[in-house]
Amino acid sequence: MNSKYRPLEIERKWQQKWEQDQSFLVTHNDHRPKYYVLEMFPYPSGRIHMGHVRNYSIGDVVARLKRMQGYNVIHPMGWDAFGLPAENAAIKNKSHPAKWTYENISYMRSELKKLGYSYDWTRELATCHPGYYKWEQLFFLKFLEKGLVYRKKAPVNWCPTCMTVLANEQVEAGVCWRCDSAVEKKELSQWFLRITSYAEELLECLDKLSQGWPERVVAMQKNWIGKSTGMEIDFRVHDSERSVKVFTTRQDTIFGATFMSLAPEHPLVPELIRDSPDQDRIQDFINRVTRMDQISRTAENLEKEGVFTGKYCLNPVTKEKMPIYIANFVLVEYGTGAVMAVPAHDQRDMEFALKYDLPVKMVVSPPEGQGPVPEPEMAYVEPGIMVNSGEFNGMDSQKAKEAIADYLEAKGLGKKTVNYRLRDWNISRQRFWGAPIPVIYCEKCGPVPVPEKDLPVILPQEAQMPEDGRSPLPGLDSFINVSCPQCSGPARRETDTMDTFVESSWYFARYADARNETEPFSLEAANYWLPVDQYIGGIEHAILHLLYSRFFVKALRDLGYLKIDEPFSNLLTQGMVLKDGAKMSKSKGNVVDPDEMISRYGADTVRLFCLFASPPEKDLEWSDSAIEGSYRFLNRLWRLVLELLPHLEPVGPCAPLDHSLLDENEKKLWTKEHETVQKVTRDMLEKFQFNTAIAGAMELVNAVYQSKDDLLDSPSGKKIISSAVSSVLTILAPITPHICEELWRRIGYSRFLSQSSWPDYDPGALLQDQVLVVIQVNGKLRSKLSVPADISRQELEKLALDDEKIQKYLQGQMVAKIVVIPQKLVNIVVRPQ
Ligand code: ANZ
Ligand code: ZN
Repeated sequence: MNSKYRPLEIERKWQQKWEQDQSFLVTHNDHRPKYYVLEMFPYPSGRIHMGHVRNYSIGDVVARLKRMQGYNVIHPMGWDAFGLPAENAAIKNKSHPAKWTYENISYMRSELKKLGYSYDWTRELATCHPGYYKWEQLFFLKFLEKGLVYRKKAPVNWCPTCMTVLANEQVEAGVCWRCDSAVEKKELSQWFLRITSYAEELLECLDKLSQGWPERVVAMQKNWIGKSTGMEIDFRVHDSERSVKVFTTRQDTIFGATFMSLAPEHPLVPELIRDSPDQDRIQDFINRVTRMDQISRTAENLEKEGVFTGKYCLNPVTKEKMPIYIANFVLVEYGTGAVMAVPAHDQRDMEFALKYDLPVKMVVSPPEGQGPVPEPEMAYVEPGIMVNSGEFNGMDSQKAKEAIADYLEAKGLGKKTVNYRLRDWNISRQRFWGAPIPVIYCEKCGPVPVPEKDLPVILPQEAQMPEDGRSPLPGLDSFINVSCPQCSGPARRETDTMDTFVESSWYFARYADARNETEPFSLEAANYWLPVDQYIGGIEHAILHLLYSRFFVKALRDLGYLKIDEPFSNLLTQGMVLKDGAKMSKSKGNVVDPDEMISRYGADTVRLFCLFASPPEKDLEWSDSAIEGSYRFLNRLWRLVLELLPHLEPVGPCAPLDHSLLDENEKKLWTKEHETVQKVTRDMLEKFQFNTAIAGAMELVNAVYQSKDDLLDSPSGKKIISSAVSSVLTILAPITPHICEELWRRIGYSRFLSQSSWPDYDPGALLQDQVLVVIQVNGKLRSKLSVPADISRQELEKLALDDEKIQKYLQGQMVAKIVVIPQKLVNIVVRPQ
């Protein structure tokens, strides 16, 4: 008899059997309801790390659980395969990024397979494959037709030594990460996706999403979109035909606007300073500020600085002259790049006014007797009563916001507008290892889209990566020289590639129909599978990836490719894997290699550890003793089942029984089994609390250990033991699928456990010892509770007081006395305070 627990043997065996059986392969021609569970796909960096294992183990439990519940579950996996590390590796090894990438994919795939995840591998995709990015290029063309893609000059980070554009993440403290040269700003023509045209819808839909998404992520997205409602107001430049348009959310303070602040990049600046005797000094200031990065320019503790242009504009309501300054904290990309400065009511303007000795004029005063008295040198930013504001004096400032808006609009001085912080998405990357942008530049016709029939524009295989990290594409004649699709004249291909976030914005839709060679996915398959019911991944993607995917779905919907509004109905952001309190990372040298753990303990132990040590959304601290503990538990389960094996029958979990005939010991285990199934079902399905579910299964194992000697003599006892053991295996099957499948078969079941049904507990088993207790407040019936018959007085009192309905009746009253009649009634006597 094969009696020792040998995880690697049984794990390989069941992985092969599932594969032969095609257990996890699904199609959309199916009568069952669908369930789509997805984990964020990995970058093929070379090896799987513990963070991946945790993420995918959570996903796999959900997939297996939903399958057992009768859903047609799609659970796909693929590779986010474009990106810079492949280029660096290729330079180092003098090879092609594709080689490194595909080698990593095949190694990492084998690692995932060893973990027994229930993926439908027939849907695997790699985004660097032309069969994938062909469709992305098609989407680019469709977006272009619809005006959702456009080209515009934009400042980029440019390293003069490497002669390449750098991503923001590649600029560290103003210097190039590769060669330490000072990074310059350079204006280059770039391609943008018009995500801002969906700003309002992206914001609105967050309300619906808040049911299935973590509050924190919803808040971060809201903030990123950053909707502000306000006005654009024109200020005439004194002695000139020009005017400056400002964006403000506080038009109620317009009578207090005493100067004007412009962004250094504001288009009017050169004209304003043209005749200034101070021009050199002003230009120095402008150069210094424009070199600063976005983050420091918006930092709250940035020292407010500026220069006077020498010009004035007129306040449209007070007609007073306002000096025009150039200020370091005004951003050209936001609003109109110009601010009417109201130092009395804006802290940044206040600091600026104090520094340059500019007038401060209070126009909103705190409502009398309420709120704090404004301190000198501190802006008063709360609402209040209008003062120094002409006909609006005495009005509530919130009301004045509306009234002044109407007034300015009526006079043609301004217009109500909405502003978003969200910017269009620059997708141009001057990199090699990305999806080529399907555009051709013709000397005569200008930019011409590549005709659909010529897709994909393939990334050349023969390219050699230059040592300095530049993209080889601009130097590859065979790639760039083409004839114009419109006039057949000489033309050049676009050599920029797309941001890798583009690939991850629609991969979940491609999974629905991953092998389709005639279209990105069929409408039928997409309609059946989408949206993703449960998405699982790291909080680091809370903004960009999730927002871009949401935008793509809306854009593809409007192009007729999809019929959904949102890609991910439910989102779970799992915590990090820590060791010694710090995130596991190569640079910290605190990495635990999953491969090593699998060969020592087996995949089931590693999975069990990841799910047992903490709830999914919390951080997980690596612990050698905890993984040992998981391993010991599986050994104990193994020994128990093998010992009982001669007595066990395949009667199913929660086997039906005539419980009136059970003796006390039998009833006890029977109840324990059903209670456990009830609790675990709730913990796993409603709350994804796999750790407490596992604890429940462990308790049931203990209960079987304790009662087995008493029960094994009678047929009904054997049946109860068999049922309880079957329940343990079923409950644990999503978590530790291999050992459970093996023991299940040994008991004599003929079907795969992974395709069996989730057990239904018998409410009769739970209720047998429960009694209904009436809860009264001052003798009036206010609630009822079902409680264990043997509950103590104190516990019953506590339950009664904690009851939601009862709490409502107790509000603001004092409990004078509590009368308890065990098994029947609780009366809470109260009197008003
Ligand atoms: C006058 C005013 C008075 C303002 C006041 C605030 C308080 P949110 O809510 O973030 O949209 N602003 C406008 N454009 C700017 C730019 N390009 N760079 C820096 N600041 C800019 O903020 C809108 C407010 O931010 C606007 O309202 C404007 O200052 C400033 F008591 O106008 B306010
Ligand atoms: Zn042409």
